[in-house]
This record gives sequence, C-alpha cells and structure tokens, in this order.
Amino acid sequence: MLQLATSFGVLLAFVSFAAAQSAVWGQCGGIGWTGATTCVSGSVCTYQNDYYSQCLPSTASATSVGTSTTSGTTSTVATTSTSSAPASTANIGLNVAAKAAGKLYLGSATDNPELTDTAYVAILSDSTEFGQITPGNSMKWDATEPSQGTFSFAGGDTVVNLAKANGQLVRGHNCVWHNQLPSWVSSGNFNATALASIVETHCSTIVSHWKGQMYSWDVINEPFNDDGTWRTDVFYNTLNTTYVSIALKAARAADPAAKLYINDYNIEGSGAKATAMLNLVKQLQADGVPIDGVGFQGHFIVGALPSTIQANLEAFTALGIEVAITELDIRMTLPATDALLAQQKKDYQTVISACKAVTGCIGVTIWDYTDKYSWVPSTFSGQGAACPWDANLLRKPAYDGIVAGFQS
Ligand code: 9MR
Repeated sequence: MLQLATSFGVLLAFVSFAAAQSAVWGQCGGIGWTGATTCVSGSVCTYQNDYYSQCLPSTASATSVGTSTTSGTTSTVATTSTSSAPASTANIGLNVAAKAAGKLYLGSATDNPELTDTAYVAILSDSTEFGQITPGNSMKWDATEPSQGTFSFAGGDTVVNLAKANGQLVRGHNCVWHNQLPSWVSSGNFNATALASIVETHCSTIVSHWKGQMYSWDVINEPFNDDGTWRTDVFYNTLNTTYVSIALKAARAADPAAKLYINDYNIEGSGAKATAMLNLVKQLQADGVPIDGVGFQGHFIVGALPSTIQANLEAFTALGIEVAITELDIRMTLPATDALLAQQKKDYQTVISACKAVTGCIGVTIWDYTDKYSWVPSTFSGQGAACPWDANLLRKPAYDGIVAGFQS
C-alpha cells in the first residue's frame, strides 16, 4: 500500500511535470498565475503585461510583441467587474482566430491618451490579438481641422505609426460627421457652394495625408436617424444628400487604394434604418459614386442583439460591397454578474459567427478592447463592462465567445 502510494506520488509528480510546459498561445506567467512558466519547444514565453505572459511561436515573438519588456511593476487601475467568473481559457489570439476563419482582421479602437499606458499598449500591439487599429478620436474633424484651413495630423500620425510598427491595418475614422464638429463648420452659416468646398477640402486633405497607409476610411459617419430619415445636421440642411457624394469622390481622388465606407449604428439588424442605408448604397452605385463598404458599428446591449444580423449583412454584400463590424461592444447594467458575463460571451459569439458566415464581412473591430478605456460608462450611466478585457486588462469570458464565433 505504501509502495502503491509512493508510486502514485511519483506518477503524479511526473504528470504535473509533463503538464508544466504551456502550449503555444498558452499563458506562461503573470501576477496571480500559478501554472506552467515554460513553453513547449518552438515557442517562447513572452511578457505581454504584468498579468499575462504568453507562449508565442519563436519566429513570431520578435515582431508580434509590444514594446514593453519590463515586468514587476503593478499599475493601479479601477475595477468595474465584481464578478468572480472564470477568465477566458482560449489559447489563441483573436486576430489569429479571425484570420483562420478567412477574415482580414480582428481589430481594436484606441485613443491617444491611452498610449502612455504601457501594459495597455503591450496588448494592443500584439498582432496575434489585433490585426487592425482605429483611432477613436484623433482623425475626427475637431482634431484634424479645428479652424478653417489649419490642419493637425499629429494625433492620427501617432496611431498610424504605432500600427505600422506592429504590422497592423488602420481604419480611418472619419471625414464627415455631425458630432465632434468644430463650431466654425456647424455654425458658420455657409451657403451650399461654400460648404461643399469645405467638405471637399477637408476630406481631400486628411485622406491625402495618410494616402497609401489606410485600409479604409469611414468617409461618412452616422447619416441617418433611427427611423431611416436623414439626420438634419449642417451638411444635410445645407447640401441635402449631395454632401455624401462630394465627400466620397474627394476621398477616392485623394487615395484611390483606400476602401471607402459609410458607417452607422442600429443598422446591424433589418429595419427602417438598414433599409435607408441599403437604398443609399444603391443610389450611389446608380449614380457612379465610389462606395466600397458599409460599417456596422455594433454597440449592443447584453441579451438584446437583433436576430437578423447575418441576413442583413448578406443584403448589403449582395450589392457587391464589403461590410465590417466597426465598433463592437456589448454593454450591461453594472455590476457585472457571472450570468451577465456568460450571456455577453454568447452575444459576442453570435455577432462574430454572423460575420464569419458572410464572405463579404471582412473583419471586426472592437470599440477598444478593455473596459478600462471604454466610452460606455461615461455615456450610459450605470452601464459598462462592454469589452472583452476587463479594467485590469484581464481577458473575460467574452474573449472566448469571440474565439468560438470564429471557430464555429
Ligand atoms: O470613443 C469615442 C469617445 O471617446 C468620444 O468621446 C465620443 C464622442 O463623440 O466618440 C466615441 O466614438 C464614437 C464613434 O466615433 C462613432 N460611433 C459611436 C462611438 C461611441 O460614441
């Protein structure tokens, strides 16, 4: 019996030694990690942030890892999740999963103030997780042309240079939008001729500046009201719908290689607003105006996804254009419970599966990957936890939902 127990102990020791090396893409270190700290042959344990080191293929590690290489310092961050739900268990990067499913990228929005956070940047820069970046604010009109004819590209340049260093695509966001519009445009009382020239100059100048460096541009952002009528902003009120073609033509002339998109929210499922967008695309095509894609923002609520996402995406790709999910996040009423996080995981999987099933759905962008920098809590009081990483930069079950969506 003693002999048996001893042998069993030896066996256990052997088993735990055999399991003491993490697989490729597996975790191999980080604060609180008690598992294996070495990697199987052909992969290297690579620091991602204080909470997470990962086994990356030896050949990929030199280029795919972020700039931060020091560990041991713990940054203090706000915690919005009170759940003890297990973190994600998937051992594959989101962008790796997206590409394996035939997509061009899985990406994240980012914003310039966040780029001083080295732990955040390390994950953002990991091209196994993110193959694409969208600047959340620094290419908008108020940032790029705060006064007429005075252009500022510094913030956008920073994001583009980071993406280049990481080997990531960039979605330009955006040329024409009613929001974050300087008052010299919105309250300038310009006549149609003057405003048309202002729109053309703005789009032409910013798209030219980043010529050859953009995968795509959201040339027009949020042109419709939720009932499918046109948003009565300064552009529509002055130029009727012609501002759309003015901007698209200016963008095409400025960078013929960039895919030109119109981007909106609440068009993810069928309905009046999606129909209005479909009709706009048909009209632009009939008029010979360049249009390459429609962006479906995807700002969803846990447990309340539209049921027609895939069919709706197909209605757009049937027109011969591509589609992308451009600003995905799925918010909940706080505090985050295990049940809400489990439903959120399902919802992420549902959205990703819909994109995966539609050949012309080329990629998905999360509207920042972490709850630490999500726009949601400051906009919707009492809501948040919308992203696949929590405020401590730990992966949530939603991460596994995304992987499952790509692998379904
Ligand atoms: O993420 C952006 C946030 O930092 C800004 O405060 C906000 C202001 O308008 O815009 C956010 O991004 C929006 C995007 O540009 C267009 N779709 C909705 C996004 C969330 O509001």
